[in-house]
Amino acid sequence: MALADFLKQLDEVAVQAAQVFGSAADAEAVEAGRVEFMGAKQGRLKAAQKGMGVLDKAERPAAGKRFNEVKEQIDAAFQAAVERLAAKPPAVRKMTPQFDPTVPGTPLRIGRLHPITQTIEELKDIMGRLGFSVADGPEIEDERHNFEALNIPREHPARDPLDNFYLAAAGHASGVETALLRSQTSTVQIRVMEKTPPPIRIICLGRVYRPDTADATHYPMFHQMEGLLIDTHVTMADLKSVLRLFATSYLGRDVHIRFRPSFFPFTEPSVEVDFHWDGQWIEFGGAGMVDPNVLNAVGYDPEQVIGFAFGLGIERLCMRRHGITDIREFYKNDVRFLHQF
Ligand code: FA5
Repeated sequence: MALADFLKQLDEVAVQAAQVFGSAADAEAVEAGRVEFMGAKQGRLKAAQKGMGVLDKAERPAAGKRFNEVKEQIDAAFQAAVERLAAKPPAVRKMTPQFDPTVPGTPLRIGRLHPITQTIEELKDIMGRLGFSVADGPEIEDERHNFEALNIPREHPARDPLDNFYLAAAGHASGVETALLRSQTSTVQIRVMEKTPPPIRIICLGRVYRPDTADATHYPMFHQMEGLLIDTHVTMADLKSVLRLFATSYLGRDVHIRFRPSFFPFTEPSVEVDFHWDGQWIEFGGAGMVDPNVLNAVGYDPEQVIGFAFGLGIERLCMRRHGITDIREFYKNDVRFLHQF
């Protein structure tokens, strides 16, 4: 190779390197230029230096001098590019100056099931172990299922519009069948027996509605757990055993159970069910042997089958278990209360 060609090639490398380093917009471009021109193995300066070996001996000093000049120029262009970029913060830092990936994040607040929902799940579990399966029914009911078939005739005071949420009170007053929000889960006894032949062993857990004034132990919407067992040989002793097993499972071994004589149109005899726990007797619900009129109303033969039923207030159970003194706490949506369960 002639000296002239060698010098021309060096000049081209110098011009191109000046261009690359002069226009490099970020550290990656500078590094790519460094590898291209100054790389120790494959760099273009290295290639030019190797080219020097084929020149005539007499031409080498001039070639070497020029090579050193170009090498210095390229070094300087590289240094200038590095300094220029160091002075200017990278674009990405400018766009998100606040972001620090090492700062711990804000913990998410995880929700939880409402205490009444948790109680319902637990009650289903306990009663499931006693062989009861879960049945369901509508919250908007007709008068047949809420009253008639439960042996509560039209003139009965329990059907008074002041004691129920009729969906059209005027209709009820004029004797027309009117829908209402169910006032008890006993409606589901009827719905299950209408559809299913005996034997029956079900529970139903759900909302009921009454125009009760809210106080520490009453709320216009609350939950009941209904139980119904129909078979051929069933006695009050079975009812008491099931309720005692239930109470000891939910509240603990030291619970006592008491039946007080009472009246419900759909059971005969009827009792109020009290549990004694933690030094106090508390009424949790009603129970009794299913009235023959109810069995007749669903087409069962009272000579062939017999059974018991009970209805317990779920809020009261949950309150007792957790020492809650005011039922209204459940429905205030105050997470400071709800978060404790
Ligand atoms: C009944 O509702 C009957 N259906 C229970 C029953 C079922 C008897 C099967 C016989 C056979 P009572 O109206 O007493 O009964 O209500 C039952 C329970 O619901 C009460 O003991 C109480 O624990 C709860 N309860 C009643 N009213 C409210 C209210 N406003 N707020 C919260 N809980 C209530």
